[in-house]
Amino acid sequence: MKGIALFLLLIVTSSYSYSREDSPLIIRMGYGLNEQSHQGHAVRYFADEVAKRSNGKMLVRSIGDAALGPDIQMQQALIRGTQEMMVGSTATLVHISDQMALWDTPFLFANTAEADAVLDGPVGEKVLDSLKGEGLVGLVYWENGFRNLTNAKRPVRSLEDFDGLKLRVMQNDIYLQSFSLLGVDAVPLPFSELFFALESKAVDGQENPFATILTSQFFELQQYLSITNHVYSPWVMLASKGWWDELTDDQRSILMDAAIASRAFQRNHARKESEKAVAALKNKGMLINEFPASEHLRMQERLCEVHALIAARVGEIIWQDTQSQLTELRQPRSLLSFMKRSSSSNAAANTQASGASPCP
Ligand code: TK8
Repeated sequence: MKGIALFLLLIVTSSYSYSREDSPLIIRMGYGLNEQSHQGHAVRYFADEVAKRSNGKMLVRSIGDAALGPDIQMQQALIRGTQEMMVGSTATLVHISDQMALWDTPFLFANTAEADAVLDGPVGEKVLDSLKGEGLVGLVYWENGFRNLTNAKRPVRSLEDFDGLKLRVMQNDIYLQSFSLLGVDAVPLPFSELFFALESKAVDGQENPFATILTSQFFELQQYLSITNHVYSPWVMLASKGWWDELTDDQRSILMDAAIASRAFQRNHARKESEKAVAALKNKGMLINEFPASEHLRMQERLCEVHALIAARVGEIIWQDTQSQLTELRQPRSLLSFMKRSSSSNAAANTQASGASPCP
């Protein structure tokens, strides 16, 4: 009897250790947009890269549509260690890191080449590092894109046209404040509630990049699209710090290399989708209007107060480093050489009215 029990125990323990060694490491990666979005495509690209680079030993499960919860809920799951990875807006991270507020600066970047240079340079790195003490690892930035305004009430062509509109904003106090300064009744909501808020007319409008307006079907509920380009919004790829620290060096470098590869793929893909989206939205019946340069300037002047607040929040060093890098990039020769180096950048498709800030 004892012999049989020992025999069974041996079978059980050996098959246990066998399956543990051979079963792949499963990585749940959540995101908020649907699977057809460029966010969905890029997460699947990342998953393929990780599978290839680890010979199938690491498997990323792509879980879109906020099925693991909206951004803030996923961040908490990463911090607790009950979810491994996510990609989401930097704007929903300001309650965790003050430095993240840098990316909420209205009209900070004049084009995507500037965004790439600052996000992938020392300033972007410093902002990512600020998450480490908070239980999160920031791997790389992806592109959400320049944000544009849609609404169901009227075309917005001037600063005055914002007045009294009820707009959903991201859960971020700087967005709340910026839009309030423009006369908007701003309502913070998670992205996963946005379609229903528009459908039930709880809000008149929202702001997001062209490709999201298309893939999230907002054109069904919003007739007017104003090309405001009021802020460049990055996404950031995050990992749970507790989980990350337990990985082997090899596993960490596989993930980091795949993240860098996915960044190039994602930005390129997002920019192509963004260019196509404008025509597609027109075809769907949206009335699209430009926002005149003179109104851009008035909007920027109105928001200078927000610049000062962000500078204080992120700290003088990060703020000044950002401004000096931008000044440097705006020297004609320097930007040209950066754009030549960065093959994925397409500044022309996303150029704003002006790169220079009117704020003191
Ligand atoms: C998707 C969001 C979205 C963002 C927003 O989860 O909330 O408006 O632009 O992309 O991160």
